[in-house]
Amino acid sequence: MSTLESILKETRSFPPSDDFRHKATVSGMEAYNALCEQANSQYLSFWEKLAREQISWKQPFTRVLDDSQAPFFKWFDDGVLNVSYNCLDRHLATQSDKTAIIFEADDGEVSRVSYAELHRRVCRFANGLKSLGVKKGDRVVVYMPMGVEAVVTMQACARIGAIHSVVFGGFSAGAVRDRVQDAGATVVVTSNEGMRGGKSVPLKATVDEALALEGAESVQKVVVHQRTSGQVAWDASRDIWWHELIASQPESCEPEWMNAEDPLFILYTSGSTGKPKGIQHSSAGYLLGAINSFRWVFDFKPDDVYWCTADVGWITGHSYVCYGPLGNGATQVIFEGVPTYPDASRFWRMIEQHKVSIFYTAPTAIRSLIKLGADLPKQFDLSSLRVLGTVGEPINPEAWIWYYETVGGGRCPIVDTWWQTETGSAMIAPLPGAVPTKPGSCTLPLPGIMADIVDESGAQVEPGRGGFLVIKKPFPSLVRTIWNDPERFKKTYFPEEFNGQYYLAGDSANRDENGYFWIMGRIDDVLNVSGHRLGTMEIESALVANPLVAEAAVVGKPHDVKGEAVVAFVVLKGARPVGEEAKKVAAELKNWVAHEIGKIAQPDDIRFGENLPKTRSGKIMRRLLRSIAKGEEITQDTSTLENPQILAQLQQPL
Ligand code: 7RM
Repeated sequence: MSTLESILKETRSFPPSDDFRHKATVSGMEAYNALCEQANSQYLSFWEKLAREQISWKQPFTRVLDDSQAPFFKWFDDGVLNVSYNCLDRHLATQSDKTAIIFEADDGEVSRVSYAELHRRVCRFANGLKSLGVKKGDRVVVYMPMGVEAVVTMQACARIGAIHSVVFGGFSAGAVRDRVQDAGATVVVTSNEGMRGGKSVPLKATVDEALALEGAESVQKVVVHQRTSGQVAWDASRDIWWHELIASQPESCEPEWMNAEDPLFILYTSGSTGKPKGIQHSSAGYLLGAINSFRWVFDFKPDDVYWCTADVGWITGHSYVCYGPLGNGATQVIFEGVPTYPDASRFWRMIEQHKVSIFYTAPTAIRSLIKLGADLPKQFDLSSLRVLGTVGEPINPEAWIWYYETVGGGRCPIVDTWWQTETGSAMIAPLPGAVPTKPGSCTLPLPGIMADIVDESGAQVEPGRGGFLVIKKPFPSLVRTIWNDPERFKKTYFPEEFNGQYYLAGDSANRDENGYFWIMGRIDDVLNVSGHRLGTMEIESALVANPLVAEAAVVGKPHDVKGEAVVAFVVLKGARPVGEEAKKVAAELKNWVAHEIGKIAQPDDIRFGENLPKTRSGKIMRRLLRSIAKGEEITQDTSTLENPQILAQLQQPL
């Protein structure tokens, strides 16, 4: 791939206020630069110091990094620790009564769990799992709604050294079976039902269906938490109620002391091709990434009330619900429901009610809430907020400004955090008391993260030119391997093209003259229009800047003159246009893109839908859009699609 062309221009810059900077843990650019300088000059002692300060070790490590089996790196590998001890026990002496979790159920009911209570619940459930024969190294699949029990289950696994594999509660039976089978799980933990947006989700029934499929024979026990009064089918030889399992279990449980490199969990993530990859994370390195980035990126302070809206089924819910906040002894909100129920002010009402000070959500949620009520936040007292965060995709500058002004009152730094399931923790994000933000940029790497942009020969590209986003040195929270597939791990993430030296993230990006990173899209989303390589996200950003447009996704289709032509799938803020109206709006949008970024990026074809095809985590399924753009039959798997009915709309030419 020759270098990409960057066409996005955004020059606004927002430094932290003096007040914010003065109070921040990393205060001002000099402090940020000093940390980067330490990491650059003394890479291993930089990480060593953090690992000694932030993790409570049963037995301290003597080796920092073992790279003799590269790219299978080992960090702190003769150290001994327990992750759940670090998230719970070590806080008990000083803050056992502090609230760990403020749980708000779908129906609005609120309950609070202190650190002492969470510790008891984790211990009892850990003992329950042990009584079922679960031991160190066994795999436990977790298929639960957002709630205290999901966190208890993950922490209980960590406590006894079992490897959890959380499967998002929106996935189908087939997806559950695939993950059970690949991991060879012996136990599944689920709930009878979940509750989302006033409707029940049949989790146990889906587990039953999954385990009846071929390949799921490894499962011996299914633990069922009773979340609702809904009835479920029961196999008495296999199923056991959570409350019965823990009924006679003691409230303490000696942690299983683990080696730093023992796997903590597997989390499956889809690649561009093939079956999902079981991303395997370590105990100590992963925990350090989660704890330290939480402290830096959110400028966490002990009296903060933190809320991350991500589900525990995704990496964000692992690092920034389960491990980072608890590892830091934070108070956090956990929400069972959806942002639009009972209405689109749910988030704003909850921020007011719980006095949330750090709020972390996804651009897709922000855009949908703008669409459903851009003025709604003004009806609530959001003055408790001090830091806002985003994750999962680039945020377009219009949504950024709205988030900044309308939600944050122009007072709160926005931390746009770029990272991946594979990186385990945030990699590129502003430290909010130091790095000035720019709308749409994830800004600068965290100290110790050697991110860069290179061309296909591995050479650094000049500012403004796009290329491959790589991380040039291993870091503690990086994926260790793909479960059962070390070869795929090597090929995918440490390819020969870069002599196996760089971690290849699979995203394209460019840096501006200040070194700020601008993510352009996944590598396989890159278009080549008449020899110009364009990141799809830049065109999408231009479309979304049009006042009529709520959301847009852009893909390429083969074109015999230009190589590739741009096809845009657009959701308007108003009703989906049809007939002459659709043609008129399409013409207007084509002109708009030509005007905003140049004729080269102008879509040949525009399709309108009421929504875009998305996975349940809100990621646009571009492979489906590529098929539609080419006019192909859809033969791909659509089982992870949230809203299959909109495909028909998008297939209709104007
Ligand atoms: C945390 C998470 C990873 C992919 C990644 C990017 C995209 C994530 C941002 C982003 C632009 C961001 N893990 N991505 N964060 N793109 N700006 N701040 O989402 O494994 O599910 O996805 O998501 O393409 O490679 S993930």
